[in-house]
This record gives sequence, structure tokens and C-alpha cells, in this order.
Amino acid sequence: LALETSLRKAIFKNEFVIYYQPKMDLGSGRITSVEALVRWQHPTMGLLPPSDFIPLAEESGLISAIGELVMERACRHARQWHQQGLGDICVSVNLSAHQFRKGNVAQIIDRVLDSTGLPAHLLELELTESLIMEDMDQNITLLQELRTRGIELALDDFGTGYSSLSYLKRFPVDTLKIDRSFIMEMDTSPDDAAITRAIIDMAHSLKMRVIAEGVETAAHLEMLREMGCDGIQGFYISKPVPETRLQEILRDQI
Ligand code: G
Ligand code: G
Ligand code: MN
Ligand code: NA
Repeated sequence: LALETSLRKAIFKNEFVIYYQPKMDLGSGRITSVEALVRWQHPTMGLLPPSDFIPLAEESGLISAIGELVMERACRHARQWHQQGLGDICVSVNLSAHQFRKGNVAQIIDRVLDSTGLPAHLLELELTESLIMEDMDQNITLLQELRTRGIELALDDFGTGYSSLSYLKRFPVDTLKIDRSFIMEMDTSPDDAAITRAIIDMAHSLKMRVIAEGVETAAHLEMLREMGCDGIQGFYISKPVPETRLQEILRDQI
């Protein structure tokens, strides 16, 4: 309860900091998008990772307010990178089921895009299968509506959920993100390599882009390139970094 009280205070004072993890497009070798990952700059405990407070935020419903702050700030940053000549960098924001349940997520996104001036195609939402499945028909309608605005949609942690592949073709998403559990041992596990290759081929058959998470070595990168993967994210490219560091990374590739 003490933590929930201080989390409420943190929202009021906006003590959240966003780190960004670059994603590299394998066709061009360039960073074309980044994932926003929230941290809590706690007044006494230091910089807290999401695992320390996101579960409580989900449980208490405070995740909706935090998610809105994250989206607002991430879109503002992406707009600034554009204005600073750092390129058309797409920013990805993780959404939780609670934000969908509230029913006003489209209005919030519209307001954020409007107030920050970020073009819709430079915002990507990362969703999980379980989030979409929670109220599938209603959520698919909502996602289609967001997509017509030009917002990008990605299915996060793909391969770890329980949803049937027959649902996948109904999900209106642009990109699949292969969960890092398949990537991290793909160079020693033929099974993981086979699953990864199958996901890539299936995504392409469904006209989706596919990116791999948890890429930690050059060997992973080369295997994924050979398999036709479109993009990669992971420590081999960069760990999540503060916004000022991201600016340097983007400046270095101009
Ligand atoms: O690097 P990392 O420890 O930052 O992230 C851990 C997890 O926390 C990620 O897998 C992501 O799903 C979750 N997460 C990070 N930022 C956010 C956020 O802004 N909103 C939500 N709902 N989840 C987030
Ligand atoms: O939203 P998601 O759960 O996918 O968030 C990404 C999480 O994965 C973050 O916690 C981030 O720090 C972590 N991560 C990103 N790249 C790597 C990587 O190459 N290896 C490992 N072990 N974790 C990673
Ligand atoms: Mn994610
Ligand atoms: Na993931």
C-alpha cells in the first residue's frame, strides 16, 4: 500500500523517465525506430525498472495514467528528433490491457498526436496477443480504427501467447515481434532456429513485417538476415538508453 501511495504521487509529480531502445532495419542497416521503456526515478530508491512497479500499476489501474504520460512524452521526443534533423524515427509505446478496457484509448492517442504534432505514422503501439484476445471483436474494431489513422501496430512477445494461429490472420497488425526466448539460443538450438524461420515466413505470407527481439550477437544478426527478417532489436545494437544518449546515436548515423 505504501508503494501504491508513492506511485500515485509519482504520477502527480511525473517522476517517470523514458529510456529508448533502438531497432535496426536490416535492409538499410539504419535505426528507423525505437521502443519507449519507462523507468521510475524514485526520490529515495533511485531509478527503478518496470518490473519493480508495472505489476502494481496494472493491478491498481494506475497503469493507464502512467501509459498516458509515457505516450505523451515519447511522442514529444519523436517530434523533436524530427525537428532536429535526426530523421523520421518511429517511436513504439507498450500498451497494457487496462488502457484498452477503459475504452478511451483512441481519444487519448488523438489528443496526444494533436498536442505534440507527431504524424500518426511515426507512432507504433506494441500490443500482446492476450490483450487483443481479452475482448477480441471490440479490440479488433478499435485497432482497425487506429490503423486507418496511420498508426503502426505491432504484436509484442510473439510466440509466447496461447492464441491460435487462426486468430493471427484476424489481428490487424503491421509487425510481429518474435519473442527473445526464441532468439537467444537460436545459434545452438536447431528447434529455436526452425521456429524463428517459420515465424518469419508466416509473417511475410500474411503481409506483415517481422522483427526479432533479444539479438545479442553478430551470429544472431547474420542468421536472421539470412532468414529474411526485416529488423532487429537487442543488446547487440544497443541496450535501452536515456534520451540524450539516443540523440547521439541518431546523430552518428546521419
Ligand atoms: O527493459 P525493460 O526492463 O525496460 O522492460 C520490461 C518490460 O516492461 C517490457 O517488456 C515492457 O513490456 C514493460 N514496459 C516498459 N515500459 C512500459 C510502458 O510504458 N507501459 C507498459 N504497459 N509496459 C511497459
Ligand atoms: O516490451 P518488452 O517486454 O519486449 O521489452 C523489452 C525488454 O527486453 C526490456 O526489458 C529490455 O531491457 C529487454 N531486452 C532488450 N534487448 C535485450 C537483449 O538483447 N537481451 C536481453 N536479455 N534482454 C533484452
Ligand atoms: Mn515491447
Ligand atoms: Na518482448
